[in-house]
Amino acid sequence: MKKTAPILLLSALGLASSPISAVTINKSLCVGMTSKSLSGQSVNFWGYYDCSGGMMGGGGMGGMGSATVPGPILEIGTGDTLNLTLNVNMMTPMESSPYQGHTIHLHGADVQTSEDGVPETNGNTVMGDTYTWSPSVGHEGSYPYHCHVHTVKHLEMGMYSAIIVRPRDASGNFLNRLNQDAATTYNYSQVYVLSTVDPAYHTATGDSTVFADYNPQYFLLSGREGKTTGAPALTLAAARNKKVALRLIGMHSTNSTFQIKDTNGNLKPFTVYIRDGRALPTPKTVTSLDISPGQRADLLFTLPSTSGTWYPQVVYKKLRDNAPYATVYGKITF
Ligand SMILES: [Cu+2]
Repeated sequence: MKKTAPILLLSALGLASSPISAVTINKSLCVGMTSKSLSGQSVNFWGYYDCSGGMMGGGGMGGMGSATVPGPILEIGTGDTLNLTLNVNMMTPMESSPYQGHTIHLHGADVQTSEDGVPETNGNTVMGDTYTWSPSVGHEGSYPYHCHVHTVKHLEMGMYSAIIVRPRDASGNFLNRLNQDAATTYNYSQVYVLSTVDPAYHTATGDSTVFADYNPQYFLLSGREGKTTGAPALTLAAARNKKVALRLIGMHSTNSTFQIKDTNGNLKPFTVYIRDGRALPTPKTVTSLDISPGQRADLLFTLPSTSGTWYPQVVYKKLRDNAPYATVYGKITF
């Protein structure tokens, strides 16, 4: 009786128990090639695609499945078990040894070393593996995943995407909240994956000296250029008075600053609840947020009571002196 009391207490507080309806999610990813037209130039990419239904991808026809950049965005619940399988058995190596394979690194996830997809550490094969993760309550938020083989090349080539860890209710349904805190309830959510492209990295291989100097030419949000407010990378049709959650995931290789502006250029405040997969002790309301490579932020804001348009935007900046490279725009109408 005395031994079980602390566990019962933690359960009553909702801190230790897994949701009743936690599920096991089995997902297979394969690696393929694709290309993008960026500012009129064709750039080759590698990327993950969902091949849970076979090597052709989920019901795909004719040839290998089509890779996307970013790869598939996965959603899992706290207490769920994710079995993420990388299937590269049948593919032609994209680089020569020792860079011939691929992994899935679960960046920021609290997993055993054998599950973290870093080939330099024990037990991480580069020719296909299954990575298992069961995120705890309290670990809600946004996590990148990416290949960790010859990372300077393979990450740049497009081998990245995101896993969103969400709270579930007692019936096992996803809650539209950032975590169990009711203050984080939202009506709309969108994932902003930040990334940058140096085309010289896309043609260099092996231990090329090209990899010693990063000169990005293209700047993306969730795989798209959005160089003007008239041609944004991402759009969201929302409604007045509603709450919007944005999940910022830094897969870029530069500095960056996120802001939200209205059509007159006025800054709009937003509240950051989660940084890097952990709730902030006190949510922070700001008008500007720096996101470094690998960092994440899960934030919320309430749209006004009159209709309009807001532009969430990311300024990409040089690592050495923070001089701006480019601004990439999203757009929310309400
Ligand atoms: Cu790779």
